[in-house]
Amino acid sequence: MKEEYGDSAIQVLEGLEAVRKRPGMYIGTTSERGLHHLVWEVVDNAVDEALAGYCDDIEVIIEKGNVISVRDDGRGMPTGINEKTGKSTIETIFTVLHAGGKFGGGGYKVSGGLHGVGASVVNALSEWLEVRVYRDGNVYYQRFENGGHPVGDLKIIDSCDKDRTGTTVTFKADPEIFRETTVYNYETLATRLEELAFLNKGLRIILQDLREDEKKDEFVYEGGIIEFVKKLNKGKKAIHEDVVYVEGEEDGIEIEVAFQYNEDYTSQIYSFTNNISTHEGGTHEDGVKRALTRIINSYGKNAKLLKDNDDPLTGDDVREGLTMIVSCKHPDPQFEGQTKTKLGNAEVRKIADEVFSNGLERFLLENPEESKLIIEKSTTAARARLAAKKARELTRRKGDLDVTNFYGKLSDCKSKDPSECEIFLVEGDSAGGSAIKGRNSMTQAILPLRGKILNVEKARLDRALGNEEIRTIITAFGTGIGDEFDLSKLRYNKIIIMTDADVDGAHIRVLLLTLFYRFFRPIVEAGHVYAAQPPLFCIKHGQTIKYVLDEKERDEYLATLKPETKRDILRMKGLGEMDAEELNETTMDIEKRVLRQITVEDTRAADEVFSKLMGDEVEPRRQFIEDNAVFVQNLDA
Ligand code: 28F
Repeated sequence: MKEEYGDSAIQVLEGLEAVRKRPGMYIGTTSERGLHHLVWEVVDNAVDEALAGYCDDIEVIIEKGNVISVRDDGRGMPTGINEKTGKSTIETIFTVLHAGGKFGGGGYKVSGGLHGVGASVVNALSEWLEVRVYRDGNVYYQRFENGGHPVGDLKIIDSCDKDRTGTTVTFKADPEIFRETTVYNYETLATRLEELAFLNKGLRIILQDLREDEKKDEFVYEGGIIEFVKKLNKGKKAIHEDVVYVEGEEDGIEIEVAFQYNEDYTSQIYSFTNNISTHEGGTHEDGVKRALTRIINSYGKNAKLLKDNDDPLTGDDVREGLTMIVSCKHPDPQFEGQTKTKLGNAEVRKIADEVFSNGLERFLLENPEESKLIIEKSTTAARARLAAKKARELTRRKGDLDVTNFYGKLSDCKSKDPSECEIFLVEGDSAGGSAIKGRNSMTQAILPLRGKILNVEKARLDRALGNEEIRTIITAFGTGIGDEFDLSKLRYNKIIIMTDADVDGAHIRVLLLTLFYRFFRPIVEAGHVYAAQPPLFCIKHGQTIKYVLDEKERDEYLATLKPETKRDILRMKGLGEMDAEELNETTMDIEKRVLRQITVEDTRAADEVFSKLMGDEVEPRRQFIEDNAVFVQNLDA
């Protein structure tokens, strides 16, 4: 017995040590993302208790000092003693890796990939952690410190209502591990907790922030993923009234699908397995998509809405304007892909296909008007796709010369090695002219943008291709567009947006970011897109002209001048106010300039702003302008 206890104690120490030595192995990173992963581990255990049918309420509290407390009203963790180790089951679950219920059989556990590493990992990475279990009229308690070491055994510290049951886990992430930050982001927590409420209909999840400005949100959705689709379609025009809901189960594998078409040209399809967001898709999503394309085509033909000799509608055609949630519950999910967020179980594809095609067929047959609208939308999409194919011919490079001659706009660089080349998208001809003069012609290409870029927010690809500025950009990039897009053909390592620091410049920048978000997202994701930072101020004193980036640099520079030095400080409005030399010196020269790398988040936010400002719905626009009017400082008169 003794040596056995010894062994398990060593196993415990080695386990916790292993986690602290290489936390990334267990939670991905120790950045802000990894910090929030601790919360997901604990919350997942509470949600598992809900999936098992014993928990209706989960509460997550961010306490002062960024301590997290998660409470559920499930059965309460077992409070017995593990006869093998002589330790409480609770101590075993929190100190032995993978000792939780995760790796037991039965039920749909959140597991696989980074998920389901269990409570012991959270404990190992916490400065301290406390467990309180409410059951049998007692409050059981155990505390762990310094990376998971128990301080004392599980003990009863209080009594409680005899019919109260549940588990509360409170912990403080270890700043020794999470050196970047131990501050939780309320929105990050709220977004994922809301998602969990959508995915588990009827489960109520409360989030509370007790740090500086107190905040509280409550998420409960009796309609589950139907309400998820409604939220995603808010502010968009739906083309059929009700969200369509299909569910089914085969061999213990549950498939749930909710969808609604809107008038947009993009599709928003999100899939989940056991509440894990399968960003990379997988067999559940593939099965549903395959069924959608097949059934829309067969129904369209039978209802004489599609001509027999027409090409069949493609997957892209039938998914245009589609908002859809696919949720799969699987007893033994296999996660694959780069970030372990792709469902790999082969048997799911057929089950998802069968469940969804039965449900979709029934919906289409029972709702002929809606079906007609959906088919019409898909056929319009097909026509636009074919038109785009033709228009795209215009953007194909027939050899380097024609881009310059044919458009006469792109002043290309001499080097043909993409890794050293960069292209400046410059607002206006005057700045374009200065940029061409001031550039390093070996590695810097200049594309002056004369007109306003088309607002592609509400445009299909064929319409975007109808805009000459956009065609020029596509040709200059060399990647092609739409389903021909090939990132490896990108001709520049950096794409630099260079616009005036005024409202027009900001408008052109948002138009470009929306174009990139809609049609060139992989280029943004690969980090090729930047915004130039032209100087905001020009300080003249004596013979000296000094350009500075922003208020901060301005004040720092002014502080270096003798107080009596005479100086008017100019607020730069346009790139055109600088000659070629100055433009190069301040904004283009790779030794001196400051570039801001554009992230997908930037473009998504731009797109969201765009949808609100340029979309059809008035309410979101009014709300946005009202919310943001306070930030407007120097609106041009
Ligand atoms: C705030 C986080 O962790 N809740 C939990 C339970 C309930 C049971 C359980 C958990 C060990 C190996 C079974 C109770 N009664 N919230 C939580 N609630 N774990 S974690 O059992 C884990 C055992 O497998 C539980 C009967 N069966 C299970």
